Amino acid sequence: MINMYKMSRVLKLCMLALTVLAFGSIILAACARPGSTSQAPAGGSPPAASGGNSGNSEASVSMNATNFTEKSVTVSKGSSLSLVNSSSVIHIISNGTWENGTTPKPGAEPGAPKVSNMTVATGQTEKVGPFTTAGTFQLLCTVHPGMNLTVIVK
Ligand SMILES: [Cu+2]
Repeated sequence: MINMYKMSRVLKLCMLALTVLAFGSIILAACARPGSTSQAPAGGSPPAASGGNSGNSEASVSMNATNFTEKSVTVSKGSSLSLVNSSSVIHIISNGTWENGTTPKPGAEPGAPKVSNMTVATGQTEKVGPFTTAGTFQLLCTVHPGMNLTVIVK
């Protein structure tokens, strides 16, 4: 009888400890979140964060590990386009497009700013342009099949 009583006390203590641990980690996780979203400030410059290019004439497009985060972007004539590599993978950008997502078709349209194997390293931003001619221009990443960007210049 005494042993049973002791056992149940030990069990209860264990349960209590587990509960405290569980709640503790939930609270920790909840607290850690707001901080972890703002890892960027370490570098110093807080550029157009999420709301991006509202009002600004300079357009920008982000790149994840395998693609541009947008299929197309509109750039005002005479301005440049920022390519933001927010992934941990290098991208190498050139004029051209992946046909059918599998075959790279290099080449710059008339009036396109020349882009030839422009490396955008991890966490870096590189500018393409200025785009001085109105029209539609294609950029591709030579590393990632299907990684195309259409630039519309107005
Ligand atoms: Cu790429």
